[in-house]
Amino acid sequence: MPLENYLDEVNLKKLQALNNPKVLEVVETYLDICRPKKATVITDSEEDHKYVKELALKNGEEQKLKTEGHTVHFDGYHDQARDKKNTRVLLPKGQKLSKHINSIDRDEGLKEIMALMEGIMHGKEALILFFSLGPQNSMFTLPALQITDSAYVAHSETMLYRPGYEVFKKLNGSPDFFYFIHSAGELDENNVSKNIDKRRIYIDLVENRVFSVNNQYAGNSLGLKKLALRLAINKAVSEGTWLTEHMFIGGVYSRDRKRKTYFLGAFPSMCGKTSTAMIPGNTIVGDDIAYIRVNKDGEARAANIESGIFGIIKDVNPIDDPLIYKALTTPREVIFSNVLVKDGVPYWTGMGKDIPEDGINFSGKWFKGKKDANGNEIPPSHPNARYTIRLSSLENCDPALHDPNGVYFRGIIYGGRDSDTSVPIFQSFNWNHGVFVGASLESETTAATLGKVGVRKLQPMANLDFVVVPLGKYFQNHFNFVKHLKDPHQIQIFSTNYFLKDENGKYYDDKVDKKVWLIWAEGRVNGEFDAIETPIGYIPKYDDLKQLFREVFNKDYSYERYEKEFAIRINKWLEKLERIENAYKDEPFMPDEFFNELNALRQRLLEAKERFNMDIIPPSKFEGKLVHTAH
Ligand code: SPV
Ligand code: MN
Repeated sequence: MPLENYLDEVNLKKLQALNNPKVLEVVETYLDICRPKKATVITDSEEDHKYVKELALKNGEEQKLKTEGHTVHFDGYHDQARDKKNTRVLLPKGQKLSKHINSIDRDEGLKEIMALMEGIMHGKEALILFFSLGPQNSMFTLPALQITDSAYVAHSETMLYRPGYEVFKKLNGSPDFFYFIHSAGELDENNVSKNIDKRRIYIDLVENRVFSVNNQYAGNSLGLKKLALRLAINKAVSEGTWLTEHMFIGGVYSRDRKRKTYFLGAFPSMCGKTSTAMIPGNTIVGDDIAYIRVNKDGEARAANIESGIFGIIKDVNPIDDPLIYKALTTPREVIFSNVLVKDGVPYWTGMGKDIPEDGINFSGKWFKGKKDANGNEIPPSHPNARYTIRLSSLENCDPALHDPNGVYFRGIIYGGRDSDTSVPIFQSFNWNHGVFVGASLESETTAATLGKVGVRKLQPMANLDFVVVPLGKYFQNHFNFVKHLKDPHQIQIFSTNYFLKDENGKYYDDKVDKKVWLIWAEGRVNGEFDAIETPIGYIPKYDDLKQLFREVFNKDYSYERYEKEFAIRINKWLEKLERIENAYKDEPFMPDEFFNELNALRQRLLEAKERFNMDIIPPSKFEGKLVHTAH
């Protein structure tokens, strides 16, 4: 049917003003399939953004809270996290992917999803939105079109991404953009997706598009977030000159606060990514997704493709996250999701305040002791409850957020949830070793994805959930990346572990201690601290940490703790290497560099084991191997 069927004259004009035949074709095709009662085009204007915000309230997808600008949104009881099982890459015949990547035959998947989309927007209003992934008009910019029948999804995207209607105008009719079709599907009386069994997120690399139906949780529904991340990874790997990563970007200050050095960090969900990016005293450019490109001077530069945060709210309190807490408790645009609401006030676990014993939450009417169908007690707020804010709402937002040149950065940090193997921080010997460290990242599962928590899983670069190309090719792109750089030592790679436990199951580190590890890393890339060479990499000297803990927290850092938490647990590491080897040995396209690093590390561990005749080797044993710089 012609577009006039869905769009009134004003909206049609907005669409036609883009002069882009593919935009018209995509919009017409999917409106015809999804058949909304009408469609509205959202430009970059404030007026249009206001329309989206108000529609979310009118539709009942969001409710106003007491504080000015605050709203709450609920996702369905079984739609509280990313659905890995039903997120699949559409695989063309004859192509192969890793066993770690969920896929479905492309023809079969397209047939299934098209059938599910048939008339799915019945009776609803579709919104057509345009965004720019990354700063507009920069080497990072990727234009993206979103069609959704959820005003909550659209509202979230207007807060989390840069507007792109004007970017589309400048495309001069080019068909080179990503597009996303989303429908929450039929809604129940609480306005949540009803047909969760028909939830599907299908990624089509051939056409740079993603279809997502019967869901609302942002990690499943927002095209611009994890869906675009997947398309961009494919684009980066096939172009071979840049990286798309699940990383924060932040400015880390030196101990004397005279120097600021940008770092990137990849941590699986709920493993400290946002809190590392939000360390008090430092600045934040982004907390979730980074594009890394090389400029004409051969410098690696990073940009946040987002302009907001969709963050975990659990444990956000005035002590641990003062800046976020302040932003969440003062008037401004904030969407709370899946928290507890009573009398127009949001509450969440770990907020440092008493929580009411009843209210409305993701299960509907809630009271203390309420149980779900399986007899499990329902918490007041979901462990994956979140807030959506603009980065500009934060006092520590870095001025370079929208810099079209991105930021020049010196370090990458990989960190997982590891209770028994690695040390709080180490620096890798060189780029290839660092890529191996990222590729062999493991983490114990959390509530950020559906399924059991606490199971150790492979999490290469904290990006496994989003890698849609064979892993070997993804790693090869990382190994090759350094060749594009003028200074191969520009980027030093670190590994952190905030979750190491002692023999009584108690964490060695306090939540805030990560500040010291980061100051050490910042000093290392600027030639400030010596380090001790161990089989796994360079680790800090006791004296430096002792002094830093004193300076930063006025806290005593005991030698005993150092000797324990920085010990090299040889057998645990060897077990890890065996797991890693098994996981990757049958992977196609695995780079030789990967196995060279694996074998070299194993060799170093075995040599140390033999030399000291010990399984757990305290750092003092390696003290003779003091090194100044890493290269
Ligand atoms: C993550 O889980 O990595 C997130 C939230 O950043 S989601 O939008 O669900 O991906
Ligand atoms: Mn994430």
